[in-house]
Amino acid sequence: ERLKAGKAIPDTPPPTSPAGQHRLWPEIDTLVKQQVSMARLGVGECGAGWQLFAEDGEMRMYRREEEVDGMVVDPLKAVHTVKGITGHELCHYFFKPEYRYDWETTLENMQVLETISDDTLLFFQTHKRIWPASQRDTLFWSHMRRLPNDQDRDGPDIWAVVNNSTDLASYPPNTGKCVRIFLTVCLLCQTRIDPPKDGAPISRDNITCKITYCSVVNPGGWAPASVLRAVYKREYPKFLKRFTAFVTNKTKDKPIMF
Ligand code: 18C
Repeated sequence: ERLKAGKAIPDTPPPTSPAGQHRLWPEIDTLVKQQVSMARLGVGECGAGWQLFAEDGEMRMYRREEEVDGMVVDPLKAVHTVKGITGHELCHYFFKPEYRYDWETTLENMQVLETISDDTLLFFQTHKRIWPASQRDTLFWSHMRRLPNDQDRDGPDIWAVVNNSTDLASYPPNTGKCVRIFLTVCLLCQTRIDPPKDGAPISRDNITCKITYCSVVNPGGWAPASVLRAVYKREYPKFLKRFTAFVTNKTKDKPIMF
């Protein structure tokens, strides 16, 4: 720090995230920005071909049928609105490893391979096997970020978590019993507050969270398209309902985390 007119001023502005020095940082920062701006677009705004494939209450799930080398890699975009929880809470429970077994139904085993920083982790997971296909595993970095709310400067910040596959020499893909899945996932959460008219303190009844969940999953090895589409048609709605119910339940008697 230097002294200017008697005041201490830092030599460099603080980094956006403490993960700034890590080898993966340039990729993480670029991809997070890209994923967040894509997730912020409505299905009508991000290209043609989105079809609604699941609907339940406020939840809507859209997919675009896509194949790469005969493998189904359909991008998914889901939107949901949930009362009583904030975007920070949703991202917190999605990101933190200690809660993952409580809501992630596809999980067999999870390991944190590296703590890059408080908001950036490297995960290795094995998933439940779907007979008769081979078992799958995933190796991905996960980054949680607070974003300024530029539409409403007084409103709560927007929160996001981005998960993206990466590789690590000590965990090469497709060497054991598992086939490696490649994924890019973005969870983006925007909180709205409708303050009580009488000036009473804000309670969980006054908050609503708009959730956008986008994913592209490459199954890594061939699997019949019809089976794959049937699996994600069942598993994605199950995930989003179970995960949001978990957060609602976990936070109901806790102070609101804005
Ligand atoms: O985003 C989610 N979870 C995060 C934290 O775990 C993270 C991980 C995502 C992994 C997604 C891939 C998991 C698929 C595993 C195989 C399927 C097991 C089914 C178990 C049935 C009991 O980002 C939430 C993820 C929600 C996942 C929905 C399922 C997506 C299915 C995609 C198909 C994958 C191909 C599997 C090959 C099987 C072929 C018939």
